[in-house]
Amino acid sequence: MSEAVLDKLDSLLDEAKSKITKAQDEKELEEVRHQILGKKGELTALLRNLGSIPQDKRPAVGKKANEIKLQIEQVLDDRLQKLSQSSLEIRLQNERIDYSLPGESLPSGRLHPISEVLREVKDIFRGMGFEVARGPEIETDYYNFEALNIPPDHPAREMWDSLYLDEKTLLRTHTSPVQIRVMEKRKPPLRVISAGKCYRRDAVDATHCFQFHQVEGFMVDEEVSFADLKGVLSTFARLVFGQDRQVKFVPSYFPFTEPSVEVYIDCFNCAQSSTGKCSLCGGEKWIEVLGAGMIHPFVLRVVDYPAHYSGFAFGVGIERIALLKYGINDIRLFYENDERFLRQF
Ligand code: FA5
Repeated sequence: MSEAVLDKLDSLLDEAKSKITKAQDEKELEEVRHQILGKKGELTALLRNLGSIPQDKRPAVGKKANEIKLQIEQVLDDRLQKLSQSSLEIRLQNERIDYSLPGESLPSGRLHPISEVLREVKDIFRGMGFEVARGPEIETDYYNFEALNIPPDHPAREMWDSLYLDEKTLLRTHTSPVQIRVMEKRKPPLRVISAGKCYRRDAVDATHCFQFHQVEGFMVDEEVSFADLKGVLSTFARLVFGQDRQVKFVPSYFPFTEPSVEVYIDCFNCAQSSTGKCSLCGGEKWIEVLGAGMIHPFVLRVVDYPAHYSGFAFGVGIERIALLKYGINDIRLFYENDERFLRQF
């Protein structure tokens, strides 16, 4: 009887070894463990029958059964270790990150083209030694007009269709009031620019908005001449538009400068117009980008500057610069917030 049990234990060990080796993953191995060592497992059943073996043989059979159990457990543990090692390797292989794949780029915002041009224009003037000042968008009639030699009822007020908040305050129509605000506080020599929004009751068309940006600039010192004005503004035009664009200075009128000029850049759109009348410049072939001139003695007197000082000033329209720089034929495109348009810059 005990011989038969001992044989069975041996063959159980062989079978167990072969089943364990065949198990392909941790789940299958667990099933094998259950089949042999579980509550209803084959070895458990054999051990349960030890009672039927004659008492004198029982210790030898019991010892053998325990050895076999330990061996099976050992083989199970070894196999488990192997399987989990290889499943880790498989996972590492499958889940490997390929660093050479192009990444997913997150959508990122960018500067509005008008902000880009504003920055570029400011940088150019900074490069020529101008410092940057700021002024309010809500302005008094005094700074926007009177101190600039435009008294109430002066016909020149018609040059600026204004948006008044009350009798004495308005949304500034240009950045020129900043000239007065800076000169009131400081003495020459001065080389200052100021950038910001302006507002006018202008009819909106391809080159006009009711809200737009200007960069004002002025220089005051002894012996500043019209040649300085031309030199600074020609350099500016060349740096923004390159050597190939044509620049023209045309005599003009502003109450706060004398003499005054307007600066025009040749229209890029005319060549593309099939009707003969360009929709951008109205057939003029030139687009006005800025007004300028030698600061009027009236203005220098308003800020109490001694008579031996002279200076020039200019006001650049940033949207117009952007139109010409990027070859865009309608200013309204900048403010429609159409991402397909804005993303191109
Ligand atoms: C002025 O505003 C003067 N303050 C400029 C100046 C400053 C002259 C210092 C002399 C000395 P003007 O109204 O021409 O000038 O406007 C200047 C520029 O602003 C124009 O050349 C144009 O580029 C731009 N601009 C004027 N009106 C509009 C508008 N409605 N929409 C877009 N840009 C405009």
